[in-house]
Amino acid sequence: MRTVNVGLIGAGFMGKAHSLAYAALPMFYWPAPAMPVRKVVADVNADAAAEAALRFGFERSTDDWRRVVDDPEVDLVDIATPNNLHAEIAAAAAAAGKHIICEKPLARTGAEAAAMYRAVRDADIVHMVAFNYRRTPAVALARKYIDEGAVGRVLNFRGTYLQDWSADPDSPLSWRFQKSVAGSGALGDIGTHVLDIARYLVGEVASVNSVLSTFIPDRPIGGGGLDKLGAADRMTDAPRGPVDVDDELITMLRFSGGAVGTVEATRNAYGRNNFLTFEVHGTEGSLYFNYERRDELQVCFASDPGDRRGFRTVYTGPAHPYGDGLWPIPALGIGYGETKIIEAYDLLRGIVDKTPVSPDFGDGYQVALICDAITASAESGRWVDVPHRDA
Ligand code: NAI
Ligand code: SOE
Repeated sequence: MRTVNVGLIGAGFMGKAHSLAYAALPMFYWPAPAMPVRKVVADVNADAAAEAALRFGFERSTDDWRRVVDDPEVDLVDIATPNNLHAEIAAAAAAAGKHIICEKPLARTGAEAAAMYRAVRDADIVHMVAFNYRRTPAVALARKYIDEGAVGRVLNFRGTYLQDWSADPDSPLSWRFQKSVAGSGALGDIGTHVLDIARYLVGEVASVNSVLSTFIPDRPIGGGGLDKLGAADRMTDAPRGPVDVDDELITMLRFSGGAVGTVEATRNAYGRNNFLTFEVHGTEGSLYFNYERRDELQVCFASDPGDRRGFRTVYTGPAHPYGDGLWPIPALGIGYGETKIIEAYDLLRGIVDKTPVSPDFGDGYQVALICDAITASAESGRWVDVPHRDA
C-alpha cells in the first residue's frame, strides 16, 4: 500500500487532532487510500515538539518549520499553527512541491489568501483548508437533501457559532485576541466555519450587511504561546493588553442564488459550548442541525400531512455520508475526532487519486473575501458586495 509521509507544523490543539486522525484513519477506512506515516513534527517550542513526537507518534521532531518543508521525505505539510504563519509556510511548502492541508481560517485577509491561492494553483499539489465541520455526517446529509431537491428552493440560511470560553474578561490575551496573529476575532476563528457551511449548502455569498463588536477591550497578558481556550487560566492580577479583534459577529447575507441568511458568532455566550447550528428553510421543507447534537439532523417536509407535520430526527449511521467507515449503529456517537479522520481520508484520497479536494485554498480564499466584506460593511454600516475570487 502506498504511504504518505506527513510533516506536521504546530503541536497544540490541532496538532493533536490531526495526529489522531492520521493514526486512526486506517482503523476507520480500510483499505485506506494510503497509509499516513507520521514522519516529523515541528513546534517553535522545542520541548513541545519533542513531547509531541512521543505523544502523537512522530519519528522525529524539530523547532524549525523550514526543516519540515525542506525535508525530502515529507510528502504532505500539515499547517496547524496560529493564523499569521499559514501564508509563509504554505508558500514555502508549495514551492517545495508538497501537498498541503492548512487549518482555518486560511489567512488573515483576502489579500493574504489570494497570494496563498496563487502559490498552490499552478503547483501540481493537492491543497485543502481544514473546515472540518462540513464533514460531520449530518451536515453532509443536509447537503444531500438539498441536492436532491427535498427541501425545494432554499430561501433562508440561519447559522450560529456560539461558545463561552472567552466570556470571562480575566481569561488571557492569547493569540486569538491579537489582530497581527489571528487577523480577526470571532469572525475568522469560528464565523468562518459557518460561512463555509453556508457556501457548502446554499452557494456563493453575494453581499453582506454586518456588525462587529468588541465588548472586552483588554485582557491579562500571559499564558504562553499555546491558547488554552480560557481553561484554568484566570489571571486577575496580570497587566492587561488591548484586544484589537471582534468579540462578536452578526451579519446578514444575500446569496447569489436569491436566498438570504444570517450568521452570528461569539466566544462570549455563557452556556454555549460548540453551538454551531444552522437552519435551512426551503420551498418544500426545512433542515436543522446543532453540532452539540451532531448525530442528528432534524428534517421537516411540506409534503407531510398537515396534521403530522413537524421536525423529525434522522440519526446518522452507516447508511449516511462517510458512514461505511464509522460506527455500525446510528447514534453510537460521532465525535470531533471523527470529523478530522474523515478530513484526512478525503485528503489522502485526493493525493492518491490525483483529484481536487474540497474545500481547497480557492474556497478558503473566497471565505476570506467574505470576511473582508463583513469587516468593510461593519465599518461603513452598509451592504457590501463580495467579489468573486480572481481565477
Ligand atoms: P494552539 O495555540 O493550541 O497551538 C498552536 C501551536 O503552534 C503551539 O504549540 C505553538 O507553539 C505552535 N507554534 C507557534 N508558532 C510556531 C512556529 N513559528 N513554528 C512552529 N510552531 C509554532 O492553537 P490551535 O488551537 O491548535 O490552532 C492552530 C490553528 O488551527 C489555527 O489556525 C486555528 O484557527 C486552527 N483551529 C482549527 C480548528 C478546527 O476545528 N478546524 C480548531 C482549533 C484551531
Ligand atoms: C476556538 O474558538 C476554537 O478552537 C476554534 O479555533 C475552532 O476553529 C473551533 O472548531 C473550535 O473552537
